[in-house]
Amino acid sequence: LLDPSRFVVFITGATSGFGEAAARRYVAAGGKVIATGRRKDRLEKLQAELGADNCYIIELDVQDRAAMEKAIAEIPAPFSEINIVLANAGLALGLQPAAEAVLDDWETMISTNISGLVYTVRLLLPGLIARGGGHVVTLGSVAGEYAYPGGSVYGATKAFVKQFALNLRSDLQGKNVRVTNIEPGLTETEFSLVRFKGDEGKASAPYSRTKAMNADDIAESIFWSTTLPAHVNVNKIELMATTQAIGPFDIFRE
Ligand code: NDP
Ligand code: 8X3
Repeated sequence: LLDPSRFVVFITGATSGFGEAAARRYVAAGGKVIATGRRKDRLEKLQAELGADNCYIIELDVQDRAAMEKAIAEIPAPFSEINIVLANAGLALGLQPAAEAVLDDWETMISTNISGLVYTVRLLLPGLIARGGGHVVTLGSVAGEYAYPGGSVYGATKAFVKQFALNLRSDLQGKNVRVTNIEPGLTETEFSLVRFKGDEGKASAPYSRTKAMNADDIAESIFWSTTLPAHVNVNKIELMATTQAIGPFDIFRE
């Protein structure tokens, strides 16, 4: 297994959910993290918890390419020796049928889940290669594998993540950079609160009277995939709560 105390992990979306749980997991194993996200107060709290020697924070919107370029260029040593990129920042907005969906929501999902992802990977990949190798972990979703009503653009952005991760593997042949796409199903984080724009009633409904996965479950899978011996690449991990299954095809009848 690889030695986690040598890990320097750049995380997008470390203010909540999977990204925050992963930051804790890597630091608990002796690694260092660069925790990024838009909510500065959350980043400062995380840094106070994990310690400034282990956690460098950057207030960053992944949709802002120029800010990403500047922030990444300014990361000080030893945090600049990044060997794992956790491209996790993302969101769903709305669950309306396509003809009723809000176009601004679609644009935000595309600019965050697709543009933000490709900026992150493209800006950090040359450094990984130059330092002799590393690992890119992306956050796809079961929504990128299966369709569901109202999934429209969110699911399509996650299908992009899946194919981007596979294509990265092709381009990275011989470069010693691994790529893993994590594809979770129902997991209780702030994801639903964001999807339903702060409506706590709607946000809690998906998790009611069932047992969803939690952020630590996903962080553990992320962590595991990066600790495997260097000659092993996990292409993808699809996870569902035991309580979640795939439904039948939906047939309309007169
Ligand atoms: P959370 O809402 O709990 O966390 C999302 C994180 O993304 C936050 O830290 C948020 O930080 C960050 N983020 C969102 N937009 C931006 C932005 N423009 N710039 C920088 N950071 C941003 O959700 P999860 O932890 O559940 O989601 C993490 C990833 O996992 C997402 O890509 C999501 O699509 C995916 N996923 C989630 C599943 C679930 O059921 N929970 C299942 C499958 C996949 P901030 O707002 O501070 O910027
Ligand atoms: C999040 C899981 O099923 O809400 O990607 O789309 S789902």
